[in-house]
Amino acid sequence: MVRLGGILASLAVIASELAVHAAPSSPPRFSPRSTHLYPRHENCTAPSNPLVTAPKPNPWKPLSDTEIIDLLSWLHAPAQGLNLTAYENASTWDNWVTVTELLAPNKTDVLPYLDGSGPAPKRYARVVISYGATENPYWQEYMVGPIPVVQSVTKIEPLNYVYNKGEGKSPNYAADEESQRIWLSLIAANMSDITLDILGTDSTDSNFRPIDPLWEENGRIISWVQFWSNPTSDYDSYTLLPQGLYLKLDITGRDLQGWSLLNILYDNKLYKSIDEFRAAWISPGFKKLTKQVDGQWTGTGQTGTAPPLDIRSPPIQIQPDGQRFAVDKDAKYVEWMDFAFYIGFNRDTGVNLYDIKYKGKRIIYELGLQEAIAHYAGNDPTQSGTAYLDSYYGFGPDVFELVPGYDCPAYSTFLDSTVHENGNTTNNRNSICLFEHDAGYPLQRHTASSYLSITRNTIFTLRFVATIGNYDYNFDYNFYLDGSIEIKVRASGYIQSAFYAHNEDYGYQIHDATSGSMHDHVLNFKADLDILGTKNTFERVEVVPTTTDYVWSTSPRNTMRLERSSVENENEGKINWATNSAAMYFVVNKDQPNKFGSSPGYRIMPGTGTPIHLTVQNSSNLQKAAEFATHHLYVTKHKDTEQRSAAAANSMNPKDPLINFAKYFDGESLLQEDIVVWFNLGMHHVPHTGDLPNTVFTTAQSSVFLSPHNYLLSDPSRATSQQVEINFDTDDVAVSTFGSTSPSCTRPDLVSVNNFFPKIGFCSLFFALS
Ligand SMILES: [Cu+2]
Repeated sequence: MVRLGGILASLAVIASELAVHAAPSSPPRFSPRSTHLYPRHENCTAPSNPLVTAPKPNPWKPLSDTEIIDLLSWLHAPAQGLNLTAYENASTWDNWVTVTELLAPNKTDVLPYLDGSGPAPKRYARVVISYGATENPYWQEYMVGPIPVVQSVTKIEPLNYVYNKGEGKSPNYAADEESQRIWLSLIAANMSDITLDILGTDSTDSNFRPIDPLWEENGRIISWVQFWSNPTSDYDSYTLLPQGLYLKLDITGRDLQGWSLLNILYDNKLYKSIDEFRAAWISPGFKKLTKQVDGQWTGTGQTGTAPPLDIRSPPIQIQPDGQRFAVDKDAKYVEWMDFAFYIGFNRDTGVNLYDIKYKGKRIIYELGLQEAIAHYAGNDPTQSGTAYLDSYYGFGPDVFELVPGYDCPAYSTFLDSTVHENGNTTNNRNSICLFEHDAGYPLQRHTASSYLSITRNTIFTLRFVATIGNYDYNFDYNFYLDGSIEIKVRASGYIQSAFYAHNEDYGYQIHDATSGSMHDHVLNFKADLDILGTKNTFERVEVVPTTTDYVWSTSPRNTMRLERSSVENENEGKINWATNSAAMYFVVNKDQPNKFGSSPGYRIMPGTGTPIHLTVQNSSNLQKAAEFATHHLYVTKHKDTEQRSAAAANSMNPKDPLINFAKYFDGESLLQEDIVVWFNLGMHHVPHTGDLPNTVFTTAQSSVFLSPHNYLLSDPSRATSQQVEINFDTDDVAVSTFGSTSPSCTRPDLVSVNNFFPKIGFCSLFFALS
């Protein structure tokens, strides 16, 4: 009774404190541009944002607009002899510059700079040139530098050293896509009488989606295309409208006279020509399949009756004391609590984090996305032939602006991102958000007979969202007060569906003629951990059942024990998460044992969901282009020549890709070496009716944790003052909040919202809903 009364009394004390800071019952009217929304009192002003200057200029800082302009001018100069045409003036038979961006510096050049008095690494640009003035169009990658351009000093040379194919050169089968589209429309026009009957559309009202990657058959370049209906509304629903007609095309070479229609597939029957298909169509007994028709079912706007009380504003988080982290926006450097890191950004994969330090010591040199696969399957050639490698399309240009209050808390700090490609500068404002948020559950708690101890669980998140065609990938890097880092991916947006006919083994029918098409999402990440130096070991600790005699036991006992081992070399470096989670994996430093003899390290483990590897083995589509997807995680020895697990151009030549990850595993020792971990996130996605109209993030997510393990001598989160201890053993209840202060303001600072959408009236909507 004393105990319960004590707790209630304690809560009353806390409640009375909070009451002082409660929001006013009727908020004052405010101007949308007011800097003091919902003030608690006249002088409610949150502390200003803390300032920080990066300890050293960011060696991964993207090239500036000026550097890009000077670089393009230099590349186009006759002296370079590249025979370039400005992209806006170029035909498919010209050469032009596609990508210009920073070439990530070599680790061996960066470490002496970051850790000592070494010079800043020279900046080089990665330049990709599309060579169209040839019968065999190709892309060639170059390194150009040093940057900024200095005449007679800056040089250009092929960028080969990071590609284990031996050269940064790849065929470009996309060079004549526009000609192929026009040619395809002519084919479709020749069968409009048929398609109007069986699909309800003709060549002008359909779109044609090809397989990806293209196939090579007996030296010929083969594509299958499927008819898809165009949406009848403004909603982006084209991937929900497949029709059951497929064309097999030979698109070898650049002369359309050499292209040919090879087959037509309808209702699982193969025809050799339009004439043969037409003959079947007009013959008695021809079976016409159900057409998929667009409608309200594909729109994402509010429909149906809202649930009870749903119209009321839901809870929102606030940042009552202002920002508790510091950002050097120019250097793209961030400090939160005991963490610090630099941000890099590139065309292929978007955001990368570098030089992540915890308590002043580097734990990760590089952390970032490498590639994202969406591998489909189905009874038809489109689904069977689709295995997207999304870095080909590029995450960087598709990291779009985030909406405060919906994508990220309204009080978030936002950063811009920029990509230079094909003569365009894509500057996506406010496309990366940084914010703290409450986890919604405590980080720690304990109730004892005389006291209660609880710690707030505050997470710091870096978030960006890349919309690659129909899919929206949400990437979170979550930092925790216990020293953990969580890497999380969620998927939403429109599924790529399949036509329903004959597809029962590959998905559920989810609409009149649409099947949810089974597919695997596998997203590969690089985590170059450096624990107390670069020399580390990958350790495995298994929990195993055993039967053991003890000196004190009268008979053998059935129990369990630990089995410790190390991944000795790269031949053992392909690893799966253990069944029943019976193995734990760590990157440790064996040269610096703690006082108990254990090696300090970071554990890598699955978090949300169950990260997967690719189901398909020896994929007919991907061949050697995605060797990073055969297992859950990998360990290799770091090399400057092995920077990524995949290249953007891999999908153009999957049997001989620029980067074949499998070649990284050549038996080198991994014992106390500079090791790199590569891990996969993702999910088996078998869409059901709940994926209409959009997949929701709820279950389409997975994460991995990197977590300190024997790294410190106790839990570092004890250092936070954001905890409470309530002692109720005596009549005098004592509440300690360890010096943490009361909030300065208790309502959200929404001032920045108006600046995000100044032209489209969005802010009025936002304020109405807030
Ligand atoms: Cu999916």
